[in-house]
Amino acid sequence: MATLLVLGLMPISAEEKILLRCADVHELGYPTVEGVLYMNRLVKQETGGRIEIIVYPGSVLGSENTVVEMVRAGVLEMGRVSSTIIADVVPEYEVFVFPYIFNDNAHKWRVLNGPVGLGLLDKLRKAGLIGLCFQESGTRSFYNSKRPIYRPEDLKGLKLRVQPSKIMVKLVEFFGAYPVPMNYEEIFPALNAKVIDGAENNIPSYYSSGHYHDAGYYSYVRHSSIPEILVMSKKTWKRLKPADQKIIADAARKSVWFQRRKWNEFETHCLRQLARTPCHINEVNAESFRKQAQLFNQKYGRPYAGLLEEIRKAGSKIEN
Ligand code: GTR
Repeated sequence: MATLLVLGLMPISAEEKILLRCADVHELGYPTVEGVLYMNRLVKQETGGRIEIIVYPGSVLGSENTVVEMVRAGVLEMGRVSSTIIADVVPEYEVFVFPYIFNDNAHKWRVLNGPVGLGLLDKLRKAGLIGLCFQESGTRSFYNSKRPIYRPEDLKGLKLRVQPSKIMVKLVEFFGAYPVPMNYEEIFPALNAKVIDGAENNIPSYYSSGHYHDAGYYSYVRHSSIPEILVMSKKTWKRLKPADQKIIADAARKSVWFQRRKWNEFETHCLRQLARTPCHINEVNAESFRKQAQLFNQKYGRPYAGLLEEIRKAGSKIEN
């Protein structure tokens, strides 16, 4: 095998090794990273080590917005980010921020694996991206340093970090809190300096980021179920042979079950660890949040009425 080639601007010759770099904000061991590492094992196996994916974890290559831009520009080959951030370049992804659009996890995966999910992955092409797969990311809830949340009224006055996303800002404002958009890696110091009172995220992020140290109240609002997404640069993609594209696409698809299993295991692990801390985790008055959510969806859902309806319909199908 010849030189080790990081996909840059040079053409690839048949025997050259292809190294695909993938950025993630999470650390090694987190299910998103583990999913991509599993995909790498499959790709290496299929190509006898000719193609390899290397993960840069822990935001070392920058925030998620930066990663998306780098991947679009083709200076970075792959990125694993939240669908919320992808909405910056393909607005339809905002649909996942809308609260309570899935009845349960099976409904969500039916949507992601069905025409809506495949259609959304396809839409990325026009933004210079290839959507390889969705990943599990559970449901997002509020956490803060002041008090447990039971009803939307309890959020009043709390300064809560949100993902840099217009629709997320609107949602958190609608629920009654004061939204502060910032990048993921900025939350820890901001919480520590008491610039913000809390944020919203799933249990694995809450625990693995260490945010629980400074924001000990986690309240299960479960407002949004926003899938993770793995993207490749269209520029990189176009330079690969069709046979290699297929190997990569298949490996990504096959890695999803593994990532979902890792997710469940990791979430259980995080809850066990949190139970050993003084953190207070509570259920909320779900009805009061659902009522607000309905009003929100009525007010802001119009641009996505078609998508929301398709998602709703997939929820009434019986799972086989
Ligand atoms: C996590 C997600 C990250 C990032 C983060 C955030 O759940 O895995 O990709 O988007 O949320 O809130 O910024």
